[in-house]
Amino acid sequence: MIFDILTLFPEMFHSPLEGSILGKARDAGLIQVNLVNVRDYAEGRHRVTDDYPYGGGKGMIMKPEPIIRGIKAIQAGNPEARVILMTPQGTPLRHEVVKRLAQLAHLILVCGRYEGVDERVRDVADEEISIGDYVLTGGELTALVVIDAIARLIPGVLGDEGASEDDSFSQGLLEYPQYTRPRAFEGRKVPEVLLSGDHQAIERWRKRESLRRTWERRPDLLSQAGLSDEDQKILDEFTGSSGTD
Ligand code: 4GY
Repeated sequence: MIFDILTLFPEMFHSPLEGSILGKARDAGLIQVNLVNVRDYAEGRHRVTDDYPYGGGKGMIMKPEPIIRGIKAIQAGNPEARVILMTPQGTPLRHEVVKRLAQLAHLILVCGRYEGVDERVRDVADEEISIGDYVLTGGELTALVVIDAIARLIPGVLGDEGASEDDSFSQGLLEYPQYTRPRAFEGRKVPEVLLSGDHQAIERWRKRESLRRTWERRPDLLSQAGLSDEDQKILDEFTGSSGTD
């Protein structure tokens, strides 16, 4: 998977992309990340990338030409690359979206700054993605979130083949509680079943705790989780529902 990042702050990507997992994925050629400075596509002696908003208002807006020239330069050799604008107005990033994007060969991630980007940049984007209902100072951290979430779904990136397949959202439920040594810490013990060696009992317990956690913290996820009759019975115990309606 190739990521081209259009940004005014390419340095923001250096350390996160050198870190152990993403750094190794890049060394192994599993992902390739190209940092493209929007300023390189700005014109004039000062290479200005922002300007005042028409109609007035506070702050500056990123000019369309440098970003769109940058996108076109990347697309020239890669017409199939998908252009994604990182904005709070985009499609909320969820596991299903990450899975879909992970199937693509080439993404161009556009990182805005200041008060936003000229609306005409939106017209050349294939989609807009939001990582949540809050506003960051720029799209860079968002692009890193997208790269990280996609990379760990690419076979080989987590080392173990299929290592991402049994984590939380691939099941549509929150993760069950996990423990490592010591068996007791400040009087708080590891649940007995996890020490039992009974793999079926452990699986049942984990499923039950996943369901409990999801019910308590994110009931909105349950309708999409594809629950079995067995799962539904367990849930009914928490909800006190008789299950006969
Ligand atoms: N939230 N999800 C987000 C963001 C920063 C001004 C446009 C978000 O995706 N991006 O907060 N981005 C803004 C900063 C320009 C992007």
